[in-house]
Amino acid sequence: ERSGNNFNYGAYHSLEAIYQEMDNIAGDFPDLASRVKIGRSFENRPMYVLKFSTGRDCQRPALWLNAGIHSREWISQATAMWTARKIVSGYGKDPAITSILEKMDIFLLPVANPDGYVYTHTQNRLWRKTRSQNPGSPCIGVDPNRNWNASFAGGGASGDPCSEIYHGPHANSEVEVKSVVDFIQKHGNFKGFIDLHSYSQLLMYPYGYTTKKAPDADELDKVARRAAKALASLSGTQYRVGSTSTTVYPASGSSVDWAYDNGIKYAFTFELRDTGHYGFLLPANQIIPTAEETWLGLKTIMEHVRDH
Ligand code: ING
Ligand code: ZN
Repeated sequence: ERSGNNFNYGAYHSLEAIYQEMDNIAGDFPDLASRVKIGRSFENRPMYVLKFSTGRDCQRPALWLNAGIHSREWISQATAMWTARKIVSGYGKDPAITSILEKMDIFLLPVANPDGYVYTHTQNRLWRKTRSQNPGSPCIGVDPNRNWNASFAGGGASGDPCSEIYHGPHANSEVEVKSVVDFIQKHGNFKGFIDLHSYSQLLMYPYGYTTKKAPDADELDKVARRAAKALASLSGTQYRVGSTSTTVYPASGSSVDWAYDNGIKYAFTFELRDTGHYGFLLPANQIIPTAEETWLGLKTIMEHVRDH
């Protein structure tokens, strides 16, 4: 491992520091991890994913781990980075990580909304949306978790550009969303999609756009309950489990509903710590405890994807 690595996983970081650490991880573990540019943001920042793969020859089934789609949910980006380090440290040592990576590739996008993330550091800590311009409106940004092509502009989204849940002018209008959609479709072999948000301590599966039961709801509910139990086993953090629409609120155009409707059966949303005491402003001393318990939930889901 390279010396002089001083990225503190128990602190929140700038976009620049996160991108540098992604490069360091790829440089330290060249046979396991690579940093892949999947596009650029509205304000022209690169979008980077870490690809974890031990498959030399073939296009393996894959899992997409998405974080930071809402910029103010800082525990999401931080948990993603800790998870990246956990994966590279565990491969070849931890039997679960090793066996998962013998069967499938993991693509981790720690900052799905880079412009928003920079804005939360420089202007407004509670910014949620992208930073795209809305022609004819003084208001900026689209909710990137209402912009996917899954019952787009349906219930639980707004047509008002000034709303926090503005769905945008059309599906995939946000280049940050379109870049992920294009990458996943071109790849063609994703089996899982997990989106990390905060806060509320929930583990949810489709649908958000309807209260109807998804065809695989029984299986997804079982997996999610096992994952929540594993998560709680570390220090007792309790998660509620259910479909998005029946657990939080109806919401159309979400990433996980798009994934599910496009054949990616194992589609889950985590709402990480806490339940509202600190809310989006979760103190940095909770990053590592959150990431460690979340890993137990993620691992449970990944093992299920591996075996199905
Ligand atoms: N919550 C999610 C949101 O986008 C959600 C809830 C999850 C909606 C999955 C749709 C699908 O509103 C937060 N905190 O952003
Ligand atoms: Zn969110």
